[in-house]
Amino acid sequence: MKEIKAQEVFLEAGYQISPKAVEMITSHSAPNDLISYILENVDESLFVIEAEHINIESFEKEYPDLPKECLDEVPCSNDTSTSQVSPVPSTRSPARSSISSTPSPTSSSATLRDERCFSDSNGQVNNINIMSDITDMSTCVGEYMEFVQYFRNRYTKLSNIIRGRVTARPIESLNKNRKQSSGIRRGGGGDYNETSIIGMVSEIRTTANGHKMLQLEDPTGSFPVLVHQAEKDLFEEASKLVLDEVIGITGSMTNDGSLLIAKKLVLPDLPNISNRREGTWGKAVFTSDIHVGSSTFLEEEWCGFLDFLNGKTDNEQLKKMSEEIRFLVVAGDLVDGIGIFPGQEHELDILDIYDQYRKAAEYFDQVPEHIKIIISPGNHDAVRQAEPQPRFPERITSLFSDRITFVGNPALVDLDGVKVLMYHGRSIDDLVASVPGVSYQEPEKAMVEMIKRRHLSPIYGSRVSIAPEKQDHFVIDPIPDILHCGHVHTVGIGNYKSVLLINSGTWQSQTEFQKRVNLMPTPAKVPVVDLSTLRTTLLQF
Ligand code: D5M
Ligand code: FE
Ligand code: ZN
Repeated sequence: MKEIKAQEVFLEAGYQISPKAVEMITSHSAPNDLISYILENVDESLFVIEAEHINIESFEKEYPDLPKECLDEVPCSNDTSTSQVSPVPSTRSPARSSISSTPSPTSSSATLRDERCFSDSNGQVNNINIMSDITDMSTCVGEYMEFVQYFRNRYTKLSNIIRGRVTARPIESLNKNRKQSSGIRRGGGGDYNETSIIGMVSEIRTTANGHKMLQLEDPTGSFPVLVHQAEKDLFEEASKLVLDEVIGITGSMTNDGSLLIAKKLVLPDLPNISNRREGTWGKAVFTSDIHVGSSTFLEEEWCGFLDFLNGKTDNEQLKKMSEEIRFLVVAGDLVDGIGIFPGQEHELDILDIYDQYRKAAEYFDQVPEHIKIIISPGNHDAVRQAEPQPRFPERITSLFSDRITFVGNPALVDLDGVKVLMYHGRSIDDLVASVPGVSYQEPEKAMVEMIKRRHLSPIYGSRVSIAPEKQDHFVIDPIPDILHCGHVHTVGIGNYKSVLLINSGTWQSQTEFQKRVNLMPTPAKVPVVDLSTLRTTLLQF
């Protein structure tokens, strides 16, 4: 079968297909049947079909009469866990619909559901359900249109949240008014109709008189908004705005219709009233930024933590607590990596990246069997640096015990009824730099800013390299019970409305770089959360 034919068939059906995937199909003994099978079973939220999305094994199981001689040569997904993803029957018509009918977040998360059920030595069940995770779902190939689509998806998701509280007009209609009314409306200052718009902040500047001038953009146009310095509370709220976040503004138009004077600013935020969930029994331990392999990794303290998990302590209270632990959640920077910053080789005890992961695996082998471990990557780990990051590749996960659940960054996981949103937290560097009042010493304040924006990494093009996926995986929806970050190496625990915020610090003492920038880590501290009350105890090792 010719490659071009396979490509055409997929294009007609509304999908792009990677060269590797085409090769996989054309080298198969039954390419036409395989194409039909792929199209029948493809996840409809996919944009580009990659080799990983083609499950040759299940195809061949369903078509046992295929010629056998070629089957062994066909590469197939080497990741066993992908086979657990239940395929969702495609309901889409063959012609792909336009950008405006992007699938809803729930439809995509349903396809990512990966039900796993663990039973510990006492026969008690520890359920982990991965609710959303980019792994195996990346659609990004780096083209310009993808950025447009990515920002549209961000706007759609966040504006829908705001729309519940603001009745907004499309910006296009304000621009039309401006054209019609220029030079007509005059005097009296009485023409102050209240108007609301929802837009992405594309520009923030301070005017010569000290007011804030914003430019808001929606899919229909762009419009300037003025926040008056005299409106103290509003001005303070506006001072915390960052580029690329989506907000609602209610205000009044100037007489000539050229400017919206803000009266009220609405962030996506959380609802004030929330139905608190019941929780579940037992405890979860949150950690991150272990940095195995670094010469500043605090091995002694880390081993003290492993002893605690094993109940090896004279303190009866701690012993009892350790027995109640069901989950260990790790939010990235498992190892220090190699080549992450210039001169890193001088600060490493283990120079080989695989040896670093082997050592980490040895440590995790010491965690007792009844504790289920969930690990997501960070910027020091061996996965793509652009976020969202997929889970570790097979080459690394195979070094670890198969009882560990590896997820991407970010990932939303359900721990037996308690929803935990894990995100390494690289965007905290951006938030510290941009939002007044947010500092490395209180990372939970940066996490409040994420929740208010319902977005884990609002600022585009700064320190976080964001891959323009078709869906914005950073939008915080559904609302988690716990938001867990790391990265900044300082512990922070807080609450915002119904959400528990945890930054789990580090197991690395101050590095040369951190000395230079005066970043003082708070290492070897571990938050332990009671899953029924969400009360947190901070342990120091
Ligand atoms: O990040 C630990 C913290 O230190 C985080 O706040 C970023 C900061 N950091 C560390 N190295 C650098 C460099 N080279 N440039 C800027 N900021 C840095 P971690 O991801 O553990 O290195
Ligand atoms: Fe780190
Ligand atoms: Zn980090």
